[in-house]
Amino acid sequence: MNHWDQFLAPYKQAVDELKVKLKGMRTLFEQEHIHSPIEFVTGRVKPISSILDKATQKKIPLDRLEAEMQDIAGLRMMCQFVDDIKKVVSLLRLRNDFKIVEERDYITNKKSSGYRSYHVVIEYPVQTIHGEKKILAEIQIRTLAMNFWATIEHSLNYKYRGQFPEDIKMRLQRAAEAAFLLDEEMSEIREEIQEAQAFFTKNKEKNKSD
Ligand code: 0O2
Repeated sequence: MNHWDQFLAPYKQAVDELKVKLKGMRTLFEQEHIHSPIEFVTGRVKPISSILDKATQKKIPLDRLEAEMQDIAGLRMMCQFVDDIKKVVSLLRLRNDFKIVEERDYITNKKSSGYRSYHVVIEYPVQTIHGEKKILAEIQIRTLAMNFWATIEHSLNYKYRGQFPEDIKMRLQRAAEAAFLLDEEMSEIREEIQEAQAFFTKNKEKNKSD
């Protein structure tokens, strides 16, 4: 096993376990026929090249990665509505299988890029063959619209390496506002949407049992 494999192993284990746990929360809502504030969950271990880039950019010495890079293990929880984000955060605060060490609200305080999301940094205990190891992981909670914007902006970032031409920067900021407006509009008709979704789920279940 090389040094990186060894270093990343607990992060990989944490992402695998947390994906099961956070997806499991959605299943519990479904079983009780309650609207789930969680639409879907993804997770990844940061690629080595991104770890190295971020370490250089933030001047983090490699022997301080464990303590200072909070998103080597990253989870994303997508929600249909902005209000669902608060619910998800409350659910995370109730759990006793990890400890929340930091919260960053980039929804109330959006970033200058236009980025919106709620970040929760947790300390997660991984059980290894050498005993327990606590690692940091970042859970990003955002709406589908915020996720759409962030995904597009992130891929453009690869092309421009953070140095967007002025017109693209402006368009991205306008697109971020449009995504937020979409979230606000959807919140206004939230009840209508949920009634339709409940009707659809009931019909699907009825068709299955026929
Ligand atoms: P990747 O590829 O997603 O892993 P910062 O000081 O803002 O650079 P910090 O202090 O590490 O970041 O933490 P923060 O603010 O919680 O942001 C870390 C992650 O949030 C980023 O990880 C992105 O996933 C996401 N993020 C933050 N700002 C933006 C943004 O303007 N656009 C998009 N698309 N995502 C953002 P990485 O390491 O950048 O990348």
